[in-house]
Amino acid sequence: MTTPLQIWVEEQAKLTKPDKVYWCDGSEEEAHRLIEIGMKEESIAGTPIFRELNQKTFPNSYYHRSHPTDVARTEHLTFVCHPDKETAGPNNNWMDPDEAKEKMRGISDGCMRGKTMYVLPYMMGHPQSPYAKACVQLTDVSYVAISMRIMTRMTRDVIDKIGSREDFVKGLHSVGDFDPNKRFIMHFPEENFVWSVGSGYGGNALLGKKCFSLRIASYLGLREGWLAEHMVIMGIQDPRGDTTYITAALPSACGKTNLAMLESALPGYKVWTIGDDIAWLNIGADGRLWAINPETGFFGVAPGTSMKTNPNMMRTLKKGTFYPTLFTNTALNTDTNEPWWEGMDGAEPKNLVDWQGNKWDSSMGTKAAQPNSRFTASTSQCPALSPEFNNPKGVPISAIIFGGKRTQVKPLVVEGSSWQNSVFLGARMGSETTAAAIHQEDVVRRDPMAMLPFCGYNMADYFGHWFNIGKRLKRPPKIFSINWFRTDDKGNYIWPGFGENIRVLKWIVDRAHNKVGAKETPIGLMPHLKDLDLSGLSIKKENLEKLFGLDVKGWQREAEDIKVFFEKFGDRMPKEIWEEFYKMKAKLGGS
Ligand code: GTP
Ligand code: SPV
Ligand code: MN
Repeated sequence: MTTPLQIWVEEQAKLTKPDKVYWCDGSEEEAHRLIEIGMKEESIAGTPIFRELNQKTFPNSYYHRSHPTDVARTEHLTFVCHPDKETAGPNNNWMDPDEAKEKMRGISDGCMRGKTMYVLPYMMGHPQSPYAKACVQLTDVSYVAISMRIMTRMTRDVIDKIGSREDFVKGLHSVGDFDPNKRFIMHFPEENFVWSVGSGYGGNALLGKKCFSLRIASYLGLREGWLAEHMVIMGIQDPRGDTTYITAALPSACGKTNLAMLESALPGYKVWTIGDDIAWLNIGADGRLWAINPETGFFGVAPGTSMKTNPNMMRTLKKGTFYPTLFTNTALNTDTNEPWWEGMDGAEPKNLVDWQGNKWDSSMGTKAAQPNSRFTASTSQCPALSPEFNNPKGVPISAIIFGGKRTQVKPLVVEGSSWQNSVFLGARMGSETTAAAIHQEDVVRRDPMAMLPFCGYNMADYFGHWFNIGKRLKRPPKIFSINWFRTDDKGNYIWPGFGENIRVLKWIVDRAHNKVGAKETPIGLMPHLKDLDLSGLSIKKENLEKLFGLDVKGWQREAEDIKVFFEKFGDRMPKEIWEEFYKMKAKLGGS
């Protein structure tokens, strides 16, 4: 009997016309075979798809170089195609679904000619989790097939699980000829379908990640009563041995991976990693919020990663198991055949080539590693991986953090005073833009809940959904905002960050358990300095004022910017958001 899955695959093959169709089983043997093929295959960047790295120091690691125009997410080419434009909202690019499909059919006709179409059956979430979803992605590049095997649970069992069902999650991906003019990432939320052509880059091509687990899943969550969020999930173990689970949403390249596995600078505290990018949050029978990480891998920013900043990630990258580890667009040390990037430990190696293969040294004034160069590694290799990682139920969440990168105005930590105030606190977040997407960097943009590029529907409805979730929670988590990136008058970061961030997490955990007080301010609750362990840090008084004080003038300007953003949502915006906005504005005073 032919199944809907087989029929769907056949239809896509008819359109894209690959030479071969190959159904992956996710096995180790298969991964090796695909890497072998990739090492012989010429990629469009003029180098093989995979190149073996030093197997002694980076076991089972491979290097990949992407097309030079294809190094980050392309938000301007990403569309959410609901039948009705209003459902997509001002936060998304929209195209009519029929028109979008017509356009994509034109671009995709014969796009896999001469290539193999890989059929990737995978689960997002543990197969025994009631929240897991069965998915199939088609792709024409071994790099994507191998990446998906690291990032998801890919097995043949998924095909049996789908059986004769039609509601599996579908992804059709082709790198095409990498022509930026024929590059589109189209989402069809009503059909659980993502169609992406022209890019091999992570968030554009690994369709289980941002495309499904955030954009499509967030819309599923709206209809089914749960949340799909751009969040870290972690456990914080205190000196008594009790572990408190929290989630944290930060925009792309603003510190999630580092936070998720931080090595505590405070004695007695230990962080347990569950996820570094995506959390699915469901309301449990106990009225608490429970989180699972649908992924099984880290697709993390390489530059800045070192034994000083993120020792657990360095250990993860060098662990070497039967899962391959990939390095994409980093520089290469040609003496040792090791990957290299800015911020790595030790002196600058003598013989380096940059991410495009040109001989490089720092006197040239360019970057050796592409600023958004990344590694792909299995979570199973992380020494801080939580024993709860594979728990199908997930973990109960006691606190939620929203953050961003703000060199000015925003203090180190603020707490929402109620659920309504906290949703507003998440909605008002802004962040300076980074290299994770192609756009102008270092400009402040509003990025509610770090979801601006990932919410698959109108964000006004999204805020409403957060209010509704709050009403259903019997024991809601407390909600906080953080900012590690405030600078001093010379432009240097004031807060030491990384492992020292545990000091702020400790305060957050103490607040979650009602162990310490806080003071009311116009923007929310802020810590009494005596409750924060700042021992051993030497932060100048004027800088402490920047971290823990309230810049009233700055916040008055901030309020104006927030208002302009909120007004885009017109009448659809929940009145509770405006209520909280005007309360804050009145307390801040001024015009
Ligand atoms: P995505 O994978 O794009 O979602 O990014 P992410 O949020 O996981 O960011 P990541 O942890 O990879 O950090 C991005 C950059 O910020 C890296 O270069 C880090 O070194 C830097 N960074 C992370 N945490 C801190 C911190 O506490 N302080 C400072 N100053 N920099 C940090
Ligand atoms: C991000 O940009 O937030 C990432 C990398 O985590 S990507 O997979 O490209 O979305
Ligand atoms: Mn991310």
